[in-house]
Amino acid sequence: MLNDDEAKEPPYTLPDPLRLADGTTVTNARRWWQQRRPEILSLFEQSVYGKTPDTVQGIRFERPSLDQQALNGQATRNVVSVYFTDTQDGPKMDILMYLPNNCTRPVPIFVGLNFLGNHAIHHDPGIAITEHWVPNQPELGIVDHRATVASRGTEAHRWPVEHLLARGYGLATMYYGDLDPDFDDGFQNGIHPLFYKGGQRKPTPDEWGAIGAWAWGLSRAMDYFEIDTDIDATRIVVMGHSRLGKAALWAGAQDQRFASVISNNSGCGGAALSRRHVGETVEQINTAFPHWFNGNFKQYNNKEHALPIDQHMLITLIAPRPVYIASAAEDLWADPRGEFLAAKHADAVYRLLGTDGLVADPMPGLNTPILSRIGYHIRAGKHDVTTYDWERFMDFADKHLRDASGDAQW
Ligand code: GTR
Repeated sequence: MLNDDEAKEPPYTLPDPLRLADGTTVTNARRWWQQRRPEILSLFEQSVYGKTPDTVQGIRFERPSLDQQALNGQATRNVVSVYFTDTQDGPKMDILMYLPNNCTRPVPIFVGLNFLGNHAIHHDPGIAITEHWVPNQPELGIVDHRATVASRGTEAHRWPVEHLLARGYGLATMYYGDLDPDFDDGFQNGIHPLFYKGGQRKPTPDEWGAIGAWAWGLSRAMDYFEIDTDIDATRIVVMGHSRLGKAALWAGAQDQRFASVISNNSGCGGAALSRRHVGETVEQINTAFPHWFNGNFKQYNNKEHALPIDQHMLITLIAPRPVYIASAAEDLWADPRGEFLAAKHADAVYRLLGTDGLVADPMPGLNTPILSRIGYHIRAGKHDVTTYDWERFMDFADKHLRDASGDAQW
């Protein structure tokens, strides 16, 4: 049952991001980087998302298609396949990229995972239809877990590609099912088995779940961006919606190569504080999606107060890089106020590191974006990613990545 009643929210005390496990207060940046940040990262690995294995050997990139005149000449469409083993039939992830044609390269890009396959993000007939398992949705052209031509463009409303190109950004996206199909199969498919050690059959309770695998895929895309001279690898913004917003935050927390992180309606296990017990709870998420987090996270069902972290500390792992948290007013399941408060409680770490934090108190009203180093908005409407959201994400990136770069050409 959804608790959307603030009055029923239990009193809680958040762990202090600036207090070490031994009780010492962190008062300078050196202590943050050397002691507290690694401590918080390891607590998230241990108790929430699980530890990500060291990168697998044998990864390689192949470029199966390139069209320099895509979308009526507005973009270069490029697909790169990332093979995770040295065999051609092993698991692989396809990165679909659109780069704007009428601007100087290298370009900054947004990267995000998608829910239904790359072919669903745009009607462009040049995008190959995913051959991987997709959740059944006959009304969207997905039957027997296979996507058909009818599913082309069915998520296009969430990916305003032409807007991004017009504002000088490229877009890279991958289907999250290329990394781990989103159902609980005991971690037999997807990439987890590639990392099992002698006789292992599933991750140990402190090892990664599906969110960890999705975040890992974002970092493998980052590996590719670093070698593509058309892409500015110092200006990559990782963005995700909902469960993929959780993955974007976890990717940005672990991998400091991402210049900026955007969470859209990520809710429980994403940007929302767990201790508030408003909207989705830890027990509800662990029950509905036992494969998302690690085994240890189940110990905190109905015991959020015992967690050694809360989600504001996930945001502190991104500091001092610009991070944007977006909520939607009708998305009570994701607890918009809990998302705002997590952003607010990350503020002290940003300030310790010498930037502003979230310059908003109290919580802003509807459609009033805050573009400080921790950015935030709550827009009217439902759980979704809209063009309004994307325009704000680009405003935020313009401010923090373009102005900071001094690149007048943009
Ligand atoms: C819901 C889940 C949320 C959110 C959402 C989504 O069912 O409870 O945490 O992740 O799915 O990903 O759309």
